[in-house]
Amino acid sequence: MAAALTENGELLAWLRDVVELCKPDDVYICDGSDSEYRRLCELLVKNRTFTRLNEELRPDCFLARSHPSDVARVEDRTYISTTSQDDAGPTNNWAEADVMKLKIARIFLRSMEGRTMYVIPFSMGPVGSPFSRIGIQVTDSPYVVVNMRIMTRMGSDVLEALGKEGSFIPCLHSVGKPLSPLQGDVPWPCEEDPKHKYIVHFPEDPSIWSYGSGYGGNALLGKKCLALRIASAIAHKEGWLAEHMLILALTSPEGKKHYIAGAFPSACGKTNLAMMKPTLPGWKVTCLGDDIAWMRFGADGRLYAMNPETGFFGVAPGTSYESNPNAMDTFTHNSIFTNVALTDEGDVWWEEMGVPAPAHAIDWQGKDWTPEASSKAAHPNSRFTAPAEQCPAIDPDWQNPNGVPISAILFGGRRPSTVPLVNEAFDWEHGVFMGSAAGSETTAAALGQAGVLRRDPFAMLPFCGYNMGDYFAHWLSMADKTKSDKLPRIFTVNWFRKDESGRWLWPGYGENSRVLKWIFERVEGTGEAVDTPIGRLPSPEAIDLSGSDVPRADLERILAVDVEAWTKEAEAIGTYYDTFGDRLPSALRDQLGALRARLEAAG
Ligand code: OXD
Ligand code: MN
Repeated sequence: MAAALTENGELLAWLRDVVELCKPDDVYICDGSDSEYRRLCELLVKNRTFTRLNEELRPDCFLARSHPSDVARVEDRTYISTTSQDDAGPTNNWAEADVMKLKIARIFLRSMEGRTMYVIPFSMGPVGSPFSRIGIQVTDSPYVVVNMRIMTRMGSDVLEALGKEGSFIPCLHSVGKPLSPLQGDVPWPCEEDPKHKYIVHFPEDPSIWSYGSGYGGNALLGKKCLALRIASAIAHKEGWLAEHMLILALTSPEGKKHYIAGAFPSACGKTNLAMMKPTLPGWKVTCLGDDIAWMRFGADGRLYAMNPETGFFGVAPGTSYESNPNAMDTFTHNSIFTNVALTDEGDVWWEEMGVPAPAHAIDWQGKDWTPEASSKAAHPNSRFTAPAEQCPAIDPDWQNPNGVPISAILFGGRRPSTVPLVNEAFDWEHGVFMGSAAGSETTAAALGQAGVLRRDPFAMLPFCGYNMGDYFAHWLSMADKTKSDKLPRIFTVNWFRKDESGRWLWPGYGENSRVLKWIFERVEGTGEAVDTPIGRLPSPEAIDLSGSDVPRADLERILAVDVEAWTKEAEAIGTYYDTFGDRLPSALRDQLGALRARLEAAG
């Protein structure tokens, strides 16, 4: 089978083992070509996984509906499996590596019977770049193959780059639904019992084993599993950073450009910010990535960021010409939609799409839907998968193998109260403290209750592949790698403040350019800031409100420091820090102590 296509001994041996274990009917090595993509899309239409959308309205686009049990990342079924529990740390589900290896092999036994096993060679980062990583995903899901083709660089040139001796990260995936010869297939095969899904990472190998889910980050293994959980553990050893961050370029009316990276938890607006259309005249945002940044120091001492992906896997509901016109113009063709609604014209629709609800549609579960229905037409975690190169705001350097130099790092989340619109760290160590203490209301991107405040350090809570205490120390250690004036400035931002009646106090979206402008000015050394107990904040005059209808009183409110609320926040951070025991770097405890002292002096 594979012998004609690769002479990589390690890969051949692994594929033989996988075939022996999973017993697929057939094996297919993906070449990554356009014709292969089209063939597989046709197969998915035939299998009823895909519905082709109206060719005139949305050419070469497809809709998939998942099984209702398989709609989001399953954090409670996601494991970091190491020899010692200390290496996974208190924020990860841990399983002892040797025990889990035996268990997971049993689970995969015969898992692909009756199915074709697809072999996907993929590169995270440009093929051949020394900073890229090659993965080989084996999957029994053609839906995964076509999504991986959009999200990664995949195909024969990756096998070529791998050569005879190159090493790769094995990523084994099965939907967990073997077929007997007399059984017909279902449109979305998966393991329907959530307790039998397993998303397992062995950072010591490294390798990934994912069983039972065909959805998003559970199944497109280049994304969260490789480029974040496994890559963060590799980056820890090798001295770089693998982060849950967007990368954007901000260009001023004078033509000066700064690159900004931003960590926000899932479904908190990274895609909207990454390709925003500024409302401030003359300012321009171009996009380099909306989810993942791999960052390392360049020879000039600056931190360079590269997006290892090639597509956007964005949350559909809420995406509109108002919130994200560039995304709307990205998925006009060649895109896949999962769990959105289907209109009678054969187009897609979702809540807050900015167009009136259709009088009738088919909802994400395949049922008739009308605007009177009490249920949503699109699942809150429904997604579009779209090629990055189709984004009108894509930055010319988005595929630069060396990345782009980062001037500012943002940490954000959904915080209805307490956390101001924007706040600059006093220095790198204070910025790391801010990142470690970040929190957000939970969203539909993961199964579980939405709308509950949880600490999500660096937006990496579900994605850090090792002990979070060591991760904090790793971030602190970046300051030793360069001169302090070369380090990016660090800011927290919060677009999500509400008043007592639940009214948004800040309009967000393109209006966030007003905040980016201040950040730009801080980096340039021209922006005004006031030292407060929690960091450096703009005075209300320092935020350019020209042409906006934001009431001045609202701006004042979201730039004020509520000492009482922050005293409680500091207490909550202290309680959270206790969960890390002696793996918490003392510098962060000292930062917390300093914050408390400043608050006390102010209160
Ligand atoms: C994503 C997520 O899909 O964070 O990017 O859930
Ligand atoms: Mn994400």
